[in-house]
Order: sequence, then C-alpha cells, then structure tokens
Amino acid sequence: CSGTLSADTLEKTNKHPCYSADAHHKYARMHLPVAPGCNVQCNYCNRKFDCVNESRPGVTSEVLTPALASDKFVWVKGEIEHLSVVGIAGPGDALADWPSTKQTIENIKAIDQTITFCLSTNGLLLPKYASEIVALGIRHVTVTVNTLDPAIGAKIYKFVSYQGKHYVGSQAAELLLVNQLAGIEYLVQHGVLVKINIVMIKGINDRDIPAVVKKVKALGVFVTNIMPLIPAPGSAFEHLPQTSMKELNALRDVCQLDIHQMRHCQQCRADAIGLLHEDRSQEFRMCNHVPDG
Ligand code: CLF
Ligand code: SF4
Repeated sequence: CSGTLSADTLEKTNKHPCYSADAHHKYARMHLPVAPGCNVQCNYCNRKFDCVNESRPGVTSEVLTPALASDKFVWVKGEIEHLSVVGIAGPGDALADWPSTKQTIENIKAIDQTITFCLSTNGLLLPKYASEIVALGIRHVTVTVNTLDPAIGAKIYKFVSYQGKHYVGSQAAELLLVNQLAGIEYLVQHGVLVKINIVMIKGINDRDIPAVVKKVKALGVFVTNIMPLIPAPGSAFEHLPQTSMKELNALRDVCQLDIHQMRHCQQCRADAIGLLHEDRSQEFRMCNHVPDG
C-alpha cells in the first residue's frame, strides 16, 4: 500500500531537478553541507572537506553550521533564479547529524515557505527519524540501498555504528538493510516520494541490483538511480575499476522494466549549487561571501 501524494507534493516534484528529468534543465538545487558525521563506513567513500577539484558525492569545500547555512541560502537565493530545492546530502549522513539537519530546515522554512526540501541518507536512522521527517514537511528522501544480501553487504560496508555499538560483517549489513526497508516503507506510506540510489560495483553487487529494484518497487518507491562506482582515492575500493557507462546503461535497461530509472544524475558534491550540469559550488563558498550592509 502506498501513501497518497498531495497536489502540493506533485507540484513540487515537477520542479525538482533530480525527480523530474524535465525540470533538470530549468530548476536549480543547492546542497547545504551541514551534516559531516556518519554512522556507516562504506568502502567506496572517502569524505574530504577541502577538495576543490573533485566532483563526486561526499566531497565538500566547507561544512556549515545551521546559522551559516541560512545565510548561504539567502545569498544563493538572491543570485540564482529558479532555485527550487534545498537538499542535505552530507558530506556525511543527513540523519547522523539530525539536530543540525533539522535546525537548518527549520531556519530556511522560516525564511521561505516555497522551497522544496530534500534529504539523502544511508537509511540507518530512518526508523528513529522518519516521523520527524514527515512532520517537518519533507516529501523527497533518497536512500542508498546497495544490496539485499548481507553477505554482499559485508563486502561493501566496513562497519555500522548503531546505538553505541559497533557492527561489522554481515551483521552490520543486515542491521542496515532492516532499518532501510522499515524506513522506506514508513516514508512511502506517509506521502514521501522516495528515491533509491544504488552504487553499481562490478563483481560485488551488480548481480543483486535487479532484486534490490524489485524489492523497493514493491515498497512503493518513486524511482531508482543506479550510479557508477567512482573509486575514491584513499577509499577501500580505490583500486576497483570505475563502472563503465555501457554496463551501467545495460543494467538500467533491465531494471527499467520494473520501475522508472533516473539517468541524469551528476553524483553531486555535498555543497553542489545550481543546475545539475553546471555546479557553482566554488562561486558560493562562504569564505567568498561579503554580507550586505
Ligand atoms: Fe540533492 Fe539528492 Fe535531493 Fe537531488 S542531488 S539530495 S535528490 S537535491 Fe540529484 Fe545530485 Fe544525483 Fe543526488 S543529481 S547526486 S540524485
Ligand atoms: Fe560515506 Fe555516505 Fe557511506 Fe557515510 S553513508 S560512509 S557518508 S557514502
């Protein structure tokens, strides 16, 4: 059973550059990097905080407090026409730093009632925070689900840290999966459009991806976004090959039979700003900002 989507949610979705292929040439998003912490260690991740020349998920040139994030929003909103979405996508996990994420959204809601909020998370803390996400009015959430198989998950996740305990191996992967699925189900049933990101890692999880897609479709998600592995320097997967676009598109074509596939993802930085294909994050670094007056 899937939740009812309000007319407002559908209207906002039409202006969301990631959820609507038609919107991505016209509407801009900004990520506010207010969530540096993470409770999972994915083997493809190496979060960096001062790396100007890289563009991939997790990378950011600055980490902001909620107060600075509001200032940045006002600055960017004044400069970019058609800014429709504010997303929290790290550089860690949006829910691992939930007080900061929540405060940022509340601050911006007080300034602008028209903006669409978006979160990206590994899903570990969704059972804890999904009701607050819904209550805050967030209707677009992305969860990264890489496998349904804990044995495969054990190869992707170095550890999971949950309620003060450290989990490794298939136990860690299973805990993460159980929380992801419960959280996705709750969100869908409460009118949230859930997008699932999946990192395609050749030889590790590629064969399991069609099963992931079928499972999340059954839960009622809106779209899946299968992304290539970009081996991050310093990460455990740095020596794995980058997934080829040919292999990626072949898998998307298979999964398209089950559910709509996102094909225009740019694997954005955690401080990305602008249209999806023209990142303006460096122009809008807070160290370049001269406050009015
Ligand atoms: Fe940001 Fe993600 Fe929201 Fe978009 S990005 S939190 S859903 S507003 Fe978009 Fe960038 Fe791909 Fe993400 S192109 S990485 S899918
Ligand atoms: Fe990195 Fe995100 Fe994985 Fe955390 S959940 S380790 S920030 S990719």
